[in-house]
Amino acid sequence: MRHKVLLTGFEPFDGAAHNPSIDAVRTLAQEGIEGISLEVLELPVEFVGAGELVCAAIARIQPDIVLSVGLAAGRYDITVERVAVNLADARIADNSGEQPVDQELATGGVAAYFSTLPVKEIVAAIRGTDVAASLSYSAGTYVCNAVMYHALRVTADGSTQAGFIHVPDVYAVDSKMTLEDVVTGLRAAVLTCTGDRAELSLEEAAAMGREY
Ligand code: PCA
Repeated sequence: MRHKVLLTGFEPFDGAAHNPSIDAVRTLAQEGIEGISLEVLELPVEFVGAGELVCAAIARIQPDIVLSVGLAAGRYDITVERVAVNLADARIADNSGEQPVDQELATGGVAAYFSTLPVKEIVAAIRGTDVAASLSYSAGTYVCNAVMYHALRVTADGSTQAGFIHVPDVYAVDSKMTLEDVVTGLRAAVLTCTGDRAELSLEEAAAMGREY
């Protein structure tokens, strides 16, 4: 069966001219992956707009897998997110001017959802391509976490696997990673979700977390 994967990335925010997340998913989709149909959706950096758009795209496209990607400027490796929380707590206003503080994303919704992607196997697969990666236990409380939470909320029936990956700012002057590295890492992530996964030893599985 041909897998259908929805890849999302974000427009720029916080005064930046580019956002590597959308550039990376576009490049990956252009290059293509054999046997997998890749649909790209660019999301606005808006709590309400991005949540609505990703949910509508999931309903319309009915993908097997949703892999959302966003920028985490302070991180220097690719981080695979394990959990999304029901909290909007913004340090800066989003691109629509909204700055929710201490608010629930879904009123009365569950406190958190775990990624339904094979997160540790993804980290191992990305590392296997010589691109630095680790597991993250917090997607933050800004728009990325909101998109991950909503995608998991609407796929909680198990019909679709969903999750989120943060990428470093490859455009920063001190970046240790290139856009090509990120694309390589994301390709490994998609292949891990759709294909055979390496069995991890207990030692490997225990050494996945971010150390900073
Ligand atoms: N990163 C932000 C929102 C958009 C993006 O690329 C975040 O981590 O929430």
